[in-house]
Amino acid sequence: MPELILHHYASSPFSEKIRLVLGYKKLAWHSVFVPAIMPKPDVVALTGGYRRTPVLQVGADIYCDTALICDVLEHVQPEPALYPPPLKGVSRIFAQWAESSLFWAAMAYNFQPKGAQHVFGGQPPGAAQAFVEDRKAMSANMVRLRPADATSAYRSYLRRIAHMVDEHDFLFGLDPCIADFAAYHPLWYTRTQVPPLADILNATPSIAEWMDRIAAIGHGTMEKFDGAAAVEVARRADPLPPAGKMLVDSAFQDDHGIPLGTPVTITPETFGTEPTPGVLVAATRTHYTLEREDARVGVVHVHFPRIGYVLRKADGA
Ligand SMILES: N[C@@H](CCC(=O)N[C@@H](CS)C(=O)NCC(=O)O)C(=O)O
Repeated sequence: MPELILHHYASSPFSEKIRLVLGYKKLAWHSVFVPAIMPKPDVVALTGGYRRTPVLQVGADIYCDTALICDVLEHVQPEPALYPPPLKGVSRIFAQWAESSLFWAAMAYNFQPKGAQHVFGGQPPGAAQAFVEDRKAMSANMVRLRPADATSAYRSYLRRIAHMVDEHDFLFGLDPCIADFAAYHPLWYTRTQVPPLADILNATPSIAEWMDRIAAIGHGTMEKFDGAAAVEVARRADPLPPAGKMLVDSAFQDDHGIPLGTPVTITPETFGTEPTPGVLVAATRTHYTLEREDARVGVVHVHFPRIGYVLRKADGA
């Protein structure tokens, strides 16, 4: 079993998704806590630019974005499945909705003044301001919902989810799949991080029961690990050779007219648009891989999903 190192922080919803998937698959993992705002020297040493949370590290291979991390975990431990064959299409499409429309409605609801006051209440002076400025810079190119509109959307989305879990224990049947983990984490944030606003969940009791079932899955077997030690793991390891890859597809798919071996950048489409530079060494139907080298980590491979990311030649073309 490969040594899985998750770079995350406790209050991060997308990290909670991965912690639960690790639990669902009964995996053992190393936990590195990272800062919630910049600077993040160890994370950026590993990724070369990408700063969002979480990131999964396996030796000198760095996997960005929870959609890709779930593909890796499915490969490492196929059972129980995140993408059961009859639900393969619908569960991924549902997850994408949950992590865009639902996630941003929930977060705009969570961070209305009453919620923000609760989140930052116990923190040192300046912490709230630093967080707000960090997230403002990350979302500079996004339209943010106003609290009242977010509340309306969140209420409607919760009713729709309730219609599903009124029917069976999990969204699409008797067992959880990727859709459950993706829809759960924005609601988890409301329930656990902003309890003064959690009464929005009361109108749909079947959601509370579904959430209890997911929470009971747990986080697998976790061991604390240090950020600098993780950087050292990367420095000592070589990126995985093609035969040992955690992402099975390998055929080159060229949608951009960019040959392998080209210096490129990869940038999230929205939210946290720090580019990651490197040499394109794989571009399959599902993901890109960049090779990069620096003094702290040596040679690493940084992997991104295709969906949600912009691939450009390093010269901007
Ligand atoms: N599509 C990304 C979204 C990740 C994301 O937005 N994570 C939030 C934390 S839950 C984040 O990066 N916030 C800023 C940060 O942690 O630096 C994924 O699935 O991993």
